[in-house]
Amino acid sequence: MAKTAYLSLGSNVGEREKHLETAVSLLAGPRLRVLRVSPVYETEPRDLPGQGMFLNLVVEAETELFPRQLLERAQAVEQRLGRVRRVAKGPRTIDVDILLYGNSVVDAPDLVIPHPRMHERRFALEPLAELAPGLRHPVLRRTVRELLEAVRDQHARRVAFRIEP
Ligand code: PH2
Ligand code: MG
Ligand code: MG
Repeated sequence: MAKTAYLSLGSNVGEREKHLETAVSLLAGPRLRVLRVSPVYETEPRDLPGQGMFLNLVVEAETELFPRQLLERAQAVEQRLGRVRRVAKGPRTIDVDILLYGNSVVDAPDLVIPHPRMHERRFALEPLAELAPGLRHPVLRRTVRELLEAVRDQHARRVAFRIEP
């Protein structure tokens, strides 16, 4: 059975727009169709300040991949884009995170869905709200719109650049 999944993409190194564009096109493939791509937001770095501004977006995908297969696809895209893990939460050419996978809840050492920090991050919630404002977080039982209200103080600015599915 196909599921609808939401993925958060972020880049703050080099040609950020190009990295996002390449990542979206590489995500699509066997058993994964990109349905919609949110507008792009320029966002202040969270968790680890002092690094460059991010460009962030959210992808809505229809997929027959299981959660762990989806994670593998995401990691393959990161590797194709030459991501090197230097510091946790530090600068990256591309980061691809699974936010939601249908209404599923996964809690394993290597994979947690919904993404454990999505509800505290405007850079994830703002683009997600453009696609699915009424979607309910399967654990917190709040809609994306409601979650977004609580993080409005964080900086995020919509940019003109758009990416097509
Ligand atoms: N990703 C992080 C840590 N901080 N900040 C912004 N604005 N955007 C991100 O994608 C981001 C972050 C860890 O993955
Ligand atoms: Mg991340
Ligand atoms: Mg990640």
